[in-house]
Amino acid sequence: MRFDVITIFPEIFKSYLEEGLIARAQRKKLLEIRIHNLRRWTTDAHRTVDDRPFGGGRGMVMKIEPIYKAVGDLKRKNGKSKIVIFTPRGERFNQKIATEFSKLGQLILICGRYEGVDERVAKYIADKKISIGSYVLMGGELAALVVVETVARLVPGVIGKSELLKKRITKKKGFLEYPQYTRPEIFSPKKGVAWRVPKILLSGDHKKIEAWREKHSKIVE
Ligand code: 6GU
Repeated sequence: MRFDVITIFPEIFKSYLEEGLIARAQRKKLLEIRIHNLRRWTTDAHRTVDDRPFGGGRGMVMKIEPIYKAVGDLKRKNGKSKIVIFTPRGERFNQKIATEFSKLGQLILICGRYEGVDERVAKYIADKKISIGSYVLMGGELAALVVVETVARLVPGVIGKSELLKKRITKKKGFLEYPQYTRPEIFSPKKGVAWRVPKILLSGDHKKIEAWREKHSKIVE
């Protein structure tokens, strides 16, 4: 699966995408994640990506032209692709949307900055407007990373044990997550205090362990 991220801060992404399973998946060609500087699609000497808002008011608004050109250059003609714009006014991102995205061949992610993006980008260019939660960020970059990671781990082979992933997904909604423990069995932060691992997990009784995990699982969303 291919991700094309359009941003005026490409450096934000570099170190994050060079670590861990995301990096491994790129080396294995399971993912291709390209970060593009929006200024590449400007034509003026100042490489302008923003302008003052019609109707007045504070702040600057990102212009439509560079974004339109960027998407035109990046969109693959063959295969399924979707164009996403990040905005706090968008639809709340969740596991269901991530699953839909993971079946695509390409995801184009547009990161807004400043006070906003010319609304015609959302109206005419984007297929989906996404927000990652009820709070306001300074731009779409962190939201893009959240989407890249959430979608990437659903692409077959990205997470080593795909069985593990499958087991945690319920047929209905969301996914299940149970508490995990590792050694030591007893952790003593100070004298007379013992933080213990639940006994059942040490029992070796797989039926009981399964039941305990089921009971302590949580359906997300
Ligand atoms: Cl996608 N963008 C911004 N600027 N703020 C947000 C958001 C996105 N999602 C939640 N808050």
